[in-house]
Amino acid sequence: MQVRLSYAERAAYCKNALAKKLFFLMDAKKSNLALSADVTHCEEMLALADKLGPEICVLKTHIDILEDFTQAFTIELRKLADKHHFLIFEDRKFADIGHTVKLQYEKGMYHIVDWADIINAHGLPGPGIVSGLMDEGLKKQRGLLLLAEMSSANNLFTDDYAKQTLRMAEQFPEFVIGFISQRKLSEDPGWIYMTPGVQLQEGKDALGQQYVTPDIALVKHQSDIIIVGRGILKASDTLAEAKKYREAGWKAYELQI
Ligand code: S5P
Repeated sequence: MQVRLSYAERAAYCKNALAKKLFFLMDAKKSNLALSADVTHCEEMLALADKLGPEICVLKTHIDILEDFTQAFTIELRKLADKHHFLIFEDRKFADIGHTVKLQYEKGMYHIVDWADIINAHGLPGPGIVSGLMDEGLKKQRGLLLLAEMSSANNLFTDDYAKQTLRMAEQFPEFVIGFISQRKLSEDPGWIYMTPGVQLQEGKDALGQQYVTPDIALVKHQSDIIIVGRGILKASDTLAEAKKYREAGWKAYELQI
C-alpha cells in the first residue's frame, strides 16, 4: 500500500486558509467524517449538529429542504460549529453563469456566504462560475469544492470531464479547496477530496444512489473525507452509528500514513 502524507502535513500545500484549517481540524479531532444532515426541520438539524458535532469534521446542509428556515437558524448552527469545531458545507451545487451564482451565493433568502464555510459548484458552465463565487467568498475566507464525479448510477460524468475540472481548479487555488469525487484526481497533496455515496455496506437506493464502503473510498480510491447521510440518519442510535463511521474512516486513514 502506498504511504500517504498525513492531513497535517498536507496543510502546507494548501493555498487557501480554510483548506489548511480543515486539514488541521481533521488531524486534531481525529475525524474524516462529514455528516450529510438531510433533514427538513431546523430543530432536528440543530439537535443532530449538537449531538454528532463532536464526531464530525464537516456538517453538510441542503438549506433549501428545510421547511421552517429562518435567519436565526443559521446563527444557531454557526454557534454549534464553533462549539464542536466542525465546518459547515452548503451542498448548493451551483451551476449557472458567474453573475447569477454570485447573487445566489450572497442574496435571496439564505445568504449562504454569511454562514457556510464551504460550498460546491459544477464546472460545466466554465470558469466564470468560480470567479463569480470567488468574488463573494474570498473576502470571507470561504472555500469551494468542484464536482468532478458523482455517486449516482449512469451519470454523465466522464474521466475527461474530471480532468478538465481539475484543470479549472488549478486556475483558482486560492479559492478552490478540492473536489466532490469518488477518488483522488491529482498528485498535488493540497487538494481535499470529499466522497458521498458511503455506507458500511456496499449497495444502492431506489433512485440511483450507489454506496461504497469507507475502506473503498479512503484506501482504494484515496479520498479524504467520507460524506454519510442515511447510513447514520436512519439508525435508531445516530450517535453510536456516527461513531462507527468515524472509527472506520479514521482506521482507513491511519493505515496509510
Ligand atoms: O455525487 C454526489 C454528490 C453529492 S454532494 N452524490 C451525493 O449523494 N451527494 C450528496 O450526498 C447528496 O445530495 C446527499 O445529500 C448526500 C448523500 O446522502 P446519503 O443519504 O445517500 O448518504
